[in-house]
Amino acid sequence: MAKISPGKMRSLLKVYFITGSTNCLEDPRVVLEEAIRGGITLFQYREKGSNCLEGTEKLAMGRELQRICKNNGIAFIVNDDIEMALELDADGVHIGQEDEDAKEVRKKIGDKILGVSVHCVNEAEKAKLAGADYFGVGPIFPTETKKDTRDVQGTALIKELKDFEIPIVGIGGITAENASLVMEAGADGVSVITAISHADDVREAAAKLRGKIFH
Ligand code: TZP
Ligand code: MG
Repeated sequence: MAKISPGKMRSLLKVYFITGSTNCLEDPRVVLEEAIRGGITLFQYREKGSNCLEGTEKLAMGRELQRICKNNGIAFIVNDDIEMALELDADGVHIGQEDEDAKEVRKKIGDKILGVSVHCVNEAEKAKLAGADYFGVGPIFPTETKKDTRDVQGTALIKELKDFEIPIVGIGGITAENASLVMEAGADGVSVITAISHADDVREAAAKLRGKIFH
């Protein structure tokens, strides 16, 4: 597979759903199916937190979520775990600043999609040099989902990072109510966990968010 173009990347980032078993109120496979019905454009498997799946259980869940994505034409990204991404032949990986060095990850994954979380211009420069396909920027708003986040940044950094001409997705506390602020700042899309995974009606929540991005 050839390296993704920035244009294609921007279109995939629009409604980027991230989840793992600890984020879901019901079976993650059901949640993912419903989120896809609601119109998500990209999926990331992020298995984190106390009581998260590990080892073969995590791999098996990853495989099943990947199959659901494949059946529906949705690209499948793995958070942090490069070995699992390679074993599953995922479409890409997402790493943070505390994970393996982005340059090393790029070498390991070849042309697969590489997303990197960045929190300042300096980190963005390094990620671009390493060959990042997109920047994850956040937390934009307060979030309960990730405890070890940096300070809430608002949308200012999104505006600053536009000059890098790398696709940008916002993350952290994003909902259908505030998503337009993220897009107006210049992001190509929004990535959410709770706004979809904790919704009473997952399909409706994904569709509502999508409606704020595509209008
Ligand atoms: N990175 C920065 S904030 C965050 C991550 C993974 C959590 C986002 O979750 P939510 O529930 O959409 O605020
Ligand atoms: Mg990470």
